[in-house]
Amino acid sequence: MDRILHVDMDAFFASVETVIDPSLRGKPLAVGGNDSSGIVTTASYEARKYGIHSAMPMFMAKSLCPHLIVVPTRKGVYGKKSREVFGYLKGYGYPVEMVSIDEAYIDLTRSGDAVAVAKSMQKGVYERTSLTMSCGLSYNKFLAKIASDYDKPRGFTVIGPREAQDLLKTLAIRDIHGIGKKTEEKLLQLGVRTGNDLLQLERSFLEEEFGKLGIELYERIRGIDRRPVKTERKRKSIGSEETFHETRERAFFERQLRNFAEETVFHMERRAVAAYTVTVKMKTCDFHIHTKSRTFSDPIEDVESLYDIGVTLFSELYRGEKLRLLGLSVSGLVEAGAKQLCFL
Ligand code: TTP
Ligand code: MG
Repeated sequence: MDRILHVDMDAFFASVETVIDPSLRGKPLAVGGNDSSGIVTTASYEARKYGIHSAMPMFMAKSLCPHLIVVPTRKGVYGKKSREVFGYLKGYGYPVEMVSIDEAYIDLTRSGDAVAVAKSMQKGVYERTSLTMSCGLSYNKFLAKIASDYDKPRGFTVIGPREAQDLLKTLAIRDIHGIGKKTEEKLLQLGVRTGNDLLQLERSFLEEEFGKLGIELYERIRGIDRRPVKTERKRKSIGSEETFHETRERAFFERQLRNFAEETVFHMERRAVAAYTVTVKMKTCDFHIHTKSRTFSDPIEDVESLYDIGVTLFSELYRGEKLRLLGLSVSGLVEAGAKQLCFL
């Protein structure tokens, strides 16, 4: 049986600020924008007791806790700490898949004693960085992620096959990773509130209603998840492409490139990576594929730069013929600096 560990740093940005300024320790602290339209990026566990959470408007956080300390989000610092933590964890030599700036899956299947290795990792991170991390250990990614969230902060939760069955039954639908707002609403309309309700639905029904996601839900709620831990080496590029009806309309190509750039940067942010190389790919009507790449000395990480480079490369490649496919991808991936997710 596989042994998959999911690690997630506790209140990451807030904890990093506390390490830098120890006078903040034990105090209700929010990291985020401090002006009238500011938003909480993350809150310390002391602040969470007041009901403060990520994505909450800062004025609301302050009204819930008038003595809240607000620290503005900074560039560079969190990425540096992240590299320290995950560099140390990678040093163990097991496959590590970064999921975001403070979160990773580690495949401990070959470790012999996964619990002992995971405990040593948790302790080692604290000793080296004074940062706390929650660990979830199970036999697949889905359950490992549930486990790390189970007892935050400083959690250490193991979910074996027997515990999994009971736990999955009582799970609230919204806590199932991969279920977004829309799917949640649809499930609630169908009267599905808990894992147990979901267990009652037939595979074919779920597939009809939700397509591929439906099959995923059917499997996950039975504790089945075959996704492997993918290290950087296994996923060397990120990008998107689309086949369309043959055209030579330039404005259309540029719109496509913008969509691709947005999508690509979204995935890069999720994995907390930046990229040295950008590639544009096109397929002509006679099915010939042409590509053009360029490598830069500073890694690319934002939509505007990626889009601009994409358009430039495309102009250099394109000779006015009709195309049936266009693609944009990045490679030469490195861990990003202070990667900012979603709303920063
Ligand atoms: P999370 O792991 O979601 O949150 P957290 O580490 O602050 O707290 P928890 O103990 O519950 O894990 O996110 C990691 C960091 O990423 C977080 O400290 C701030 C940042 N972040 C964003 O920049 N944008 C976001 O939308 C979220 C949710 C987090
Ligand atoms: Mg975290």
